[in-house]
Amino acid sequence: MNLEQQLNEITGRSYGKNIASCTHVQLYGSILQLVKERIADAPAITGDKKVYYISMEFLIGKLLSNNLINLGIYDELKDILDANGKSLAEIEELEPEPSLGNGGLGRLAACFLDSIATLGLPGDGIGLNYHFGLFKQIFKDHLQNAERNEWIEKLSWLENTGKSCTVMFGKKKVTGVLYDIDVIGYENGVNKLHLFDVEGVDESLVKSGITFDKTKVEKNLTLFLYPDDSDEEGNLLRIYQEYFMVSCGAQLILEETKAKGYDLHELDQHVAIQINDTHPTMVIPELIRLLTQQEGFTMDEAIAVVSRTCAYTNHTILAEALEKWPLAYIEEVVPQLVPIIKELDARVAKKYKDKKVQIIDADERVHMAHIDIHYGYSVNGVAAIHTDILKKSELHHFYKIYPGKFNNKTNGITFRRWLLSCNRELSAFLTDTVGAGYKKNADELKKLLEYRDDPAVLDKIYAIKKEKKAQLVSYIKEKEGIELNPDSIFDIQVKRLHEYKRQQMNALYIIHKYLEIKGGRKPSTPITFLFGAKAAPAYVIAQDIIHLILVLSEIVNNDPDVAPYMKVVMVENYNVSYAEKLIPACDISEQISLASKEASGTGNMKFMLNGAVTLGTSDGANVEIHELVGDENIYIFGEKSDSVIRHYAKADYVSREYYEASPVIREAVDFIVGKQAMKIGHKENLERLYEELLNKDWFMTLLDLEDYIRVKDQAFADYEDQQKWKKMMLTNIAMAGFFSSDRTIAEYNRDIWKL
Ligand code: 26W
Repeated sequence: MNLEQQLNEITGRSYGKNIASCTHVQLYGSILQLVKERIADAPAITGDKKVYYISMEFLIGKLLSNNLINLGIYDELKDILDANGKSLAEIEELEPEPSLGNGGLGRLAACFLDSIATLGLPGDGIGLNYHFGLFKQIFKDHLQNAERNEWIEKLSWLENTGKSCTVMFGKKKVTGVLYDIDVIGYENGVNKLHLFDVEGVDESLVKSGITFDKTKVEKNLTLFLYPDDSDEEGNLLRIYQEYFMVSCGAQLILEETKAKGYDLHELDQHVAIQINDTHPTMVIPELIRLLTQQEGFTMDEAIAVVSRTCAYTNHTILAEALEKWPLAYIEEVVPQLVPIIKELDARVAKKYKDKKVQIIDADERVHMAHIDIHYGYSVNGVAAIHTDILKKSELHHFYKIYPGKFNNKTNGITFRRWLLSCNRELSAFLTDTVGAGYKKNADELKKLLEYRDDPAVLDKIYAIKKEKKAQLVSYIKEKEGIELNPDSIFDIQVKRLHEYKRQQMNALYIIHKYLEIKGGRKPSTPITFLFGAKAAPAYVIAQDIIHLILVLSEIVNNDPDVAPYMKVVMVENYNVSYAEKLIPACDISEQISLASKEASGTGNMKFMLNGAVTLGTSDGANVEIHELVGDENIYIFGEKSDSVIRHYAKADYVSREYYEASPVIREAVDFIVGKQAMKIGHKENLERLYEELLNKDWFMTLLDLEDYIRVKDQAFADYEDQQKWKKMMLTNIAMAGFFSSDRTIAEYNRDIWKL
């Protein structure tokens, strides 16, 4: 059956109609069914050894468009629909977006699954099926409100496998049920994302917003994903979630391995488990528990084989994000793990006297990362500078013990989603220009460099950017009700809201620019400043920063002297789907974290691939972008990581000194609590942020502000030279090949998994 016949057959079967007479909603359901049937026909990826990528987050985004592309039927289907007067783009909009992640870490896991399948490697994801995911963000009165994000519909990618397992929380027994989502590689076979749910989960527990009774674990366990800075009472529930996931996951892994006829004593020959940050760390003691208590292993045997099977990826050096659970909490949730954790701790204590490498510290807290490092065979950072910092400072004591375990795997992004799907125009043009090879071998994008002086190619890249900006303008008009100028410079900062990412520094620049324009210094080309960010509900200052940006947006956009020259927009509920619209339309990519704090960043790579120029600090993967494109094709500013680390060591950064020394800084900071802002915003939020910047500023906003203003102004000035700018765009696209997650996964496989 050809594609059209198959789709007609499905619409007939489901709705008694042909394609032309179906509604878009009916077509969405039918195409979903069609994709499922096609995937069912594709071969499962198999092999002697398999990797399990275990993660509390998989920020997969919508799947329809990507699955069509990976199946190789996108264009054909689009033509069929066009011929029947239907719009695939509109049908794609109907799919709800699952929000099973906070940000980079979860999105990375999703990109990795795509690349693992695309490379034909056997590898499944293991995670949780949160019914409401991360919260949905609503702006009201210039403040963020949180609501549940419903994404599970009757028609969905989730398949109930009918498989279940038992998880004991002490004496309390819960049943885990397994849902699968197929992961189809690009022109390759199929792997699975396994999402566990708790049987008997009760959505009606959620009363208003995202509040619910946190004590009823059997009913609430898989309702929500925890935002990174969760509140105190959420901690226990988070441990319940983590243990539930790893226990279900460990049982699944052991069962699959046994079913293939392998001897569990050789687990490491057939399985690699990649632990995505410390959140799934309990998989180590849980596997040891299962092997010793149910499979007849001695403790020595179990520890040895598990240590050869598990590998750990670190995604942050922020101390507050490194999990240290009070032993008492673990005792309350999973008493059966405590003896194992104590045994692991005792073995370390016997061997190493250094306090810094112990598992249980003097305050009876369990350092999850320390379990991973002692009892895993690989420890990796996610960008060159990040891995260096781990080795040199954060994890130096471990590096001295296990130099061979440490390795770097610079992050990557899947080009299927972040180019082929979100920027079909650019992708088609690249195919015409350098051939289709780059889709599987991203390095071939370098061929584009040969066209550096070709005016036709340069003009076309610029024209495509213009087209993507126009598309975004109409989307934002519809969604946010704000009119933007497609001829303005699009300066974009989208990422989780966190002080270290310094959205507040961007806001201070905006104040500075506003005052400049008020004073008569108008930019030659108007500028549009776009933000997108969710702030963890318990993270007060992050909420205040959102408040400031929303207040600024109101002031600037409604000021007739200024609005023709600049606009400020904070888009509501920034998510993967919004990113797919924003990133292709960006001119200047804001990557302005305090040096040493952003482990890698992956948004930076997505922007670069779509022809944006980075304005950033020497942090995370920005450093590698800089090396690849050279000084002329990036804007780097601010203090370097070494000197930032020195400031922390000496505790010698005093933000007020910067404020007092610079009239420019003073004017911008004072604006936060000035008459204009106070009239629109809330005194409490604005004053708190002002005080924070002056008296604490832990992430050193004022340290880099003047340099930021200088370099950002330079970038805007350079934009005036269109020829120069087009070449920068081209160079960024051409050099982005290194950041394909296919390259990253090939390295994981070569150095760690060895599948
Ligand atoms: C303690 C719970 C918790 C949960 C999530 C703490 C912190 C998180 C973050 C959301 C983790 C995260 O997203 N880290 C990011 O990982 C990306 C992928 O490696 C990196 O590119 C980012 O630099 C890093 O911030």
